[in-house]
Amino acid sequence: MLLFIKTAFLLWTTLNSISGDTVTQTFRFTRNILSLDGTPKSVIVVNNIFPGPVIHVNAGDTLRVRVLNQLNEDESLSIHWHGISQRGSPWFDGTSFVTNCPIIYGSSITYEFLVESTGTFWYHGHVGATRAEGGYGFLIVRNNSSTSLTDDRFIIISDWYHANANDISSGLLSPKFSFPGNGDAVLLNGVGSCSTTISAYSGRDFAFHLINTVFSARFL
Ligand SMILES: [Cu+2]
Repeated sequence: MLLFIKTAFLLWTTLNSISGDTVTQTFRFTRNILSLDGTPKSVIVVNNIFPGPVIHVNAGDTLRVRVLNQLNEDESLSIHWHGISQRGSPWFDGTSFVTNCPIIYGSSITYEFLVESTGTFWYHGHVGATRAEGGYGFLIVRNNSSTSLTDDRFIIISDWYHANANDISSGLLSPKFSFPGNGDAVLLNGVGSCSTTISAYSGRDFAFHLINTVFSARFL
């Protein structure tokens, strides 16, 4: 049975690779102490930046991302590709304990899947409350023909918690149920103040990509 599934997947990816390119990335997930809203906190960064790198692909491409878990020693990781249909590759959906096991500390998984639809998508951690501590970024999918028609502008709106992710998820899972509330700050592109500037000018078309990474706040 396993052989059949693997063969079917190989056939699927082979057929799709005829029409698109393969875009390859390596993402190293680590932690840094950052003061995003003025309070120091351990933040999940991707290749040392937060928010993580923007991925650009065309519809019909295959995206191949090697994800390395270099977080804390007791911390597992799984990356969900938000909005991607994963037809033919459900085991790369990244929803831990549903479609796949998470990546244990010190190891890696290479996600590989066909990107079918154009649009603004994103990736994020999908173990416990990982997403409340960063580790996310844009996944932009275009038509081949629209590649250079516009300049991109990116806006990520996030709620931000001074509590750590373990405490948040144990509160949510405990019989007493502790809701983390609206968080301690709102971040725009990873900055917790009103000083974030999005620039544009006349004579050019801009594509504004907006994602809401909110973990539990109700005001977004
Ligand atoms: Cu998601």
